[in-house]
Amino acid sequence: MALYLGFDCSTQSLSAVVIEIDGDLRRVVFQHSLNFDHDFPGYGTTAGVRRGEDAREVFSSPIMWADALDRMMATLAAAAEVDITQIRAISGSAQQHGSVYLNRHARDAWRLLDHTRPLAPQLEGSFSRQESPVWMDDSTSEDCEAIDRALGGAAATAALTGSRAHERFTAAQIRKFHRLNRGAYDATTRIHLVSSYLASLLAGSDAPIDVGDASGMNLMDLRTSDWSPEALDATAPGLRMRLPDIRPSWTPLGKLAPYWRDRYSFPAAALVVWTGDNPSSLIGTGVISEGRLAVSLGTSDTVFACTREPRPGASHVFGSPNGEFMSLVCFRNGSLAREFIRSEHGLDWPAFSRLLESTAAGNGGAFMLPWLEPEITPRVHHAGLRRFGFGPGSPALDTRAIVEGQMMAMANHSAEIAGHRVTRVVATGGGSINRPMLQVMADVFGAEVYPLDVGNSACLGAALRAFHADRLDGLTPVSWHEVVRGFTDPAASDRVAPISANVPIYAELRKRYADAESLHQERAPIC
Ligand code: XUL
Repeated sequence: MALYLGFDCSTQSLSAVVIEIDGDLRRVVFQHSLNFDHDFPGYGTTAGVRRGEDAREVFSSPIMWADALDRMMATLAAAAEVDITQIRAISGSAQQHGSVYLNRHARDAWRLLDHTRPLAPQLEGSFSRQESPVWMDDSTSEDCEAIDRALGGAAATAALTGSRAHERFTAAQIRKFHRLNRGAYDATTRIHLVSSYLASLLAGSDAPIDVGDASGMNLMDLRTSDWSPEALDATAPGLRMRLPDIRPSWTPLGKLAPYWRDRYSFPAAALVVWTGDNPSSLIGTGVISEGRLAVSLGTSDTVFACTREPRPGASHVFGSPNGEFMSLVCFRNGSLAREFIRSEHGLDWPAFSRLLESTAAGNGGAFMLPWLEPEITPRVHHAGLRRFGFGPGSPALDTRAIVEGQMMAMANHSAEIAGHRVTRVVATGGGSINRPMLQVMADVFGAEVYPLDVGNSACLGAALRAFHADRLDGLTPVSWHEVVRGFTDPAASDRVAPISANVPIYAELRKRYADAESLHQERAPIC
């Protein structure tokens, strides 16, 4: 029996999936999530994050992530359905862009972990900054402007690194940290992404950053897949020596550290470099060749596609874990905005779905710009749900308007990224179990929608990447199509087809939505 373990450390939870692959036998044997707010209340997070005094600042706790990893390993070891001794390889993914700041004690702390004691307390004293700024942080516009200016303008930054400077990207966050906390920056010997930090904890030593997650930093040269000296200089002095190396997404990291083997009787499984949640989802949705489009409905909603070459026009170009590229558009107002409307009207999810089903496509011309929080796409700094053609107070109108608004934004802003008219969309993420919502997606995109069996495609992608790297390491490589076979094949019975009468309604409403968006979006700062 060959088992592969994948993790995903998202904004709100840590998840694990174990898959079994033996020839044609391909199945998920274990899935579990730990929710940061509920399972780790001592860290005081709300929806997985903490806010700074400046509301634009959003942090999480690197110690909490370590604590969650420890608890998940204990859960796995105790799970009756998994024989952990059969785990051959392990990989993971994490929310993108977030950064972890370590001091000179970190390496020794990792190397000398005492297996009789919990992980988290042993890491205290190894951080030069207790908080990790995460992807929801919007406080670095000044740093974005400076980075873009130094690199020759936003278009030049995008051509070099795959994206113009973005507030949540790691370069702007590091620049701000250096600017405002010079002493703490000087005491920082290593800056990790969330993904490479957690990989380091499993390895007991410093892990590299993979190409997929490194391309979400505004620091990697997309052509060389290595750090760009110009981008490093534009960010902070002495940065190169504080960053790990960048490696391909299938790089082996050695064996699981003795700490985990001795603490929970795990085997000496092979570790594989971690990546970002979106690159990992690309594998976990099977969107591994050109012409397919995935929509992930999570804390952030994202739309992404795999491309052979970097595709101009996409808001972000990342390295893909299959060695190609991915285009991605990210929307900050995903599940939290949907949940806000749901709880404002005292609805549970079944009631929310029933309201969607009982209201007409197009909401009689009423619509909403769903910017509960400052938005990433388009760039909106002043939050607010903006209603057109109706006022607040109606559960039915609000429910349809939030879902339609989000779907129209995704369809409009992703028109460029797949490079052709999309006829099929793969849906993933927590929201993808909601069929009435998928019906709106199908009608707005004018495409068939296929939800996946495993809701957490980033986690599944991590387990599949572990399998791929293990076979490569054993000199029996398998193609990516073979890797995903049996896990990501869309089931015809799950298909949600567009309703032909609804498609033209949305084609029209999408134009009005786009006009309203450009009228009500503040001008982006010139950077
Ligand atoms: C992508 C992005 C988010 C995070 C959330 O650019 O910022 O999707 O990765 O996990």
